[in-house]
Amino acid sequence: MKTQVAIIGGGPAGLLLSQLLNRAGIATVVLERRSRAYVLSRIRAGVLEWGTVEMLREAGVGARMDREGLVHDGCWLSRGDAMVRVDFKEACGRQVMVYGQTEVTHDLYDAQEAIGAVVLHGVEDVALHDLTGAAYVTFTHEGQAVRLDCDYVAGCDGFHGVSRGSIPPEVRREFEKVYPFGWLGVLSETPPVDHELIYASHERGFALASMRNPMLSRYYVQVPLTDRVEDWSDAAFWAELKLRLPSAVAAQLVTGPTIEKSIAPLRSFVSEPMRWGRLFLCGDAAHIVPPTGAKGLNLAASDVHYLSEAFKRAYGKGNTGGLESYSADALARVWQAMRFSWSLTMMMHRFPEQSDYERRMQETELALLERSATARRLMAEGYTGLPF
Ligand code: RFL
Ligand code: PHB
Repeated sequence: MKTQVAIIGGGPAGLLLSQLLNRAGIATVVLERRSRAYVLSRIRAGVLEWGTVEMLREAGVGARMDREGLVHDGCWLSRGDAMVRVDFKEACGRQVMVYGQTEVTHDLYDAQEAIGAVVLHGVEDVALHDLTGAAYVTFTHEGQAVRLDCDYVAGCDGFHGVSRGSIPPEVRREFEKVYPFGWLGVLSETPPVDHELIYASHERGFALASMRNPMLSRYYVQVPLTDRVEDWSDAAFWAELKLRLPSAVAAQLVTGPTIEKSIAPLRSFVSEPMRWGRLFLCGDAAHIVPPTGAKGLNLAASDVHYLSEAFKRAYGKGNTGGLESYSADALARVWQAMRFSWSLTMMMHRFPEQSDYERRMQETELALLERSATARRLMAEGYTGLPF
């Protein structure tokens, strides 16, 4: 097979890149290890920055998001019963869109099908070759060994993919912080407890009240890494969530059976550079943020923004400047989002063996948000996303 850009991974990063490139007349082949149903069963992100919203519209996949997504002007942060609202619109003139990653991916698959883009599922043994020369990718599909020749490879295969490891170790540098806890998340067919998100800090640990639509709620509680999903009955989950939310909010909580329950560990990770020869990394393949700042999917989208623009210039005008500067351009924004996610994670979670001093610092940070419009503006700019 032959194409212009081989895309490894059919998650949001790979599909969005493929969609934008195909619309610009650049040929792609997407290689995805899993089935479409499996990719769509992963419940993940829920909050889109406005830049992501605009990219999805530009990619021709904004119609259902604009109909069904929930535009939010702000969010709540709480500590015990004290609540602080950060009004994004007032603080920095921006908003966010609550629309699930599952829905984004669904819309992208439909759009790719409609324009006849090539997306191969169930692809195994993907290997990248000759990345500083005449690049090609080999894989197995439906029992057949296949060689795909290409101009470039986009590594959009997530944290556990093969692309990042195809960059020689002597070229690569990793930065990592692993947090000593995870998030237990549930989805339930109940009305959300508030019409905005509530990030709750509590002596017992962090909790988050989020949503997908007016009859679908998404809640999380911080748990030790040793906990397993089986340890948490629905009743135990709801009881713990109620304890961590402000009591006035907990009194309003509608509980019900959960339709999904999973535990995700929290990690900050960056691999530099994001480009090696003809290989370009995008999204979770290059970096991971803890979910506290709602940045993972949005960073994948911003990488795709820089890369798709660079490819359009390279193929359209023969100008490869954007490809040359891709790694530096993407990483500058990645590190800003890293800082934001890290600082919100540090402020809101209960750490094992945390000193009284550190707890007071967390309280003081929240108090600063309450008393200072400048602090709220900084938070609002970080949450709604820096411009590309
Ligand atoms: P993905 O989604 O992991 O997709 C990568 C795809 O590559 C495939 N793959 C391979 N294909 C072929 N060959 C191989 N060798 C392959 N290896 C892997 C995989 O099957 C998969 O389909 O990465 P991508 O596209 O970079 O997208 C990143 C986002 O999924 C991720 O950053 C977000 O989900 C993170 N995240 C959140 N981000 C937000 O912006 N806002 C949020 O509110 C938010 N909440 C979350 C989150 C992530 C969570 N978890 C579980 C990690 C909440 C949670 C709980
Ligand atoms: C979600 O709705 O899944 C969600 C929202 C905000 C976050 C993380 C996850 O910060």
